[in-house]
Amino acid sequence: AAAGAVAAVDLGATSGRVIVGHVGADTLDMTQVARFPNDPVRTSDGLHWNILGLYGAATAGLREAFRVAPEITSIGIDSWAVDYGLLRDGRMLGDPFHYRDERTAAGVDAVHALLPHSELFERNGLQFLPFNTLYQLAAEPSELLNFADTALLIPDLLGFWLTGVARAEVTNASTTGLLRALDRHWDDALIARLGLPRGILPPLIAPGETLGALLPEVAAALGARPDAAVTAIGSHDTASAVVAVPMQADAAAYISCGTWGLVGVEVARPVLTPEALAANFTNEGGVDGRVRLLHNVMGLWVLSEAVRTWERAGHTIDLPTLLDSAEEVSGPIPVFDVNDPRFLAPGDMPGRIDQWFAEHDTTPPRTRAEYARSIVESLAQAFADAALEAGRLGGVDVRTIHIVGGGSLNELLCQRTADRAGMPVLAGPVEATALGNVLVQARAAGIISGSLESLRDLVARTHAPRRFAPRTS
Ligand code: LFR
Repeated sequence: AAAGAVAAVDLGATSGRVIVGHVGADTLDMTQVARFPNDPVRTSDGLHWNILGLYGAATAGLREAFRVAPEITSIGIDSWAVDYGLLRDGRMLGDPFHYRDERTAAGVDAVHALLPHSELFERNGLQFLPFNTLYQLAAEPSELLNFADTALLIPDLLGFWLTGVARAEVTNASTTGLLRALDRHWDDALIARLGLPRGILPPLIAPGETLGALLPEVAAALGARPDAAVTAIGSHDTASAVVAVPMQADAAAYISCGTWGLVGVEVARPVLTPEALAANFTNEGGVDGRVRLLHNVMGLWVLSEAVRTWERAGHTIDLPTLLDSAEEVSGPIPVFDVNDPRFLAPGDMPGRIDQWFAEHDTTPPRTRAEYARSIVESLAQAFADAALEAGRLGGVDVRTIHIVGGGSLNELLCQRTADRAGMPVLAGPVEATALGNVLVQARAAGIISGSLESLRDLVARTHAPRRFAPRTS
């Protein structure tokens, strides 16, 4: 049977990795050849990604990938969504902003003065998130936007540096708010109405298509074969993660749980109903034209930002120990709304949790273990609610909830989500995003073939999930 190797670059909000995937009809092996931190940088104008540092680390990782597997001819790149770099004549104009930067509020006001969220939703199908690309673009100085000739989302920017080809991969482009939900083309009328320059948006490319061969000097620097190319994959990390959920899509909900918890179902067509609008659900573009009907739940960010707050205060925190002690907490555990927008920005998380409880006349946690438990219970509740809601909105009879990504290693979170939803949770694979990236490349290269169902079947056979049965108490 055919077998082959591909390289995946997967950039998350807190770390990036380069993985070599070995794929065959019954094999799906991953070797991590590089892992590096992703530390955003705050300058006087706001919070930025260190994009050059990330590109440097990714290319160093790719060099290592070609060293260990010189036969690789395909590279796929995914990252978080919505953020972009502006270029003119191939030169980047300033460092990309982080979606948690506060400047987007002005963009929200500017856009909503022209079009209310409900009207945007009818066209782009997106949930309201203050950092959706259209709000970020609306917050840019117009001189800068008019000076730029190209806007590239983060994976597209890295792909451009590797190949010289500027494209917008469609799953990630769906998170800009500037694509039509129904046919996934740039919404020229909307772009004009918002006064944004249409010319900066590059032609679209779909997962499975070849972005381009590596530039000769890049191939030489990476030690790559001269025919090595970048392949478009679901470059929105969540799109790649959903590819690798070992689920039966007509009977399951998924939670891609890392910094965010992306909770939803997969459907064939966008759900643009008043109910979906009211529940603030999103219709993001999936691989093979599927639709990711999901909701952004605040995710492990709440926990990691609480840990960071305690560390800044001089405490040394070991996460597994903290979670063990969280599990031991007994008595009533207060639950808060993790989706409250006050939790979005970096900063004092326990303080904001206290504030939420004070406003809701509830006694806040006291110890760090109690905070951790309260966070996990609150996440589990939000996960259970959103999974059931996704099923109702999408007409999917949800009987199982899959959790993939880093959160699938958090046993307390998996168990409590199962308990609160009253149905089994299947946890894993932890590296779903990289797996989805690898699988779509392997299919494009002809190493494997078939629908998403057969790709998921391969994941299920090679990365069996762990089952958490719901407990009643
Ligand atoms: C997850 C993710 C979410 C997106 C958020 C911001 O990593 O891509 O899907 O809403 O990051 O881009």
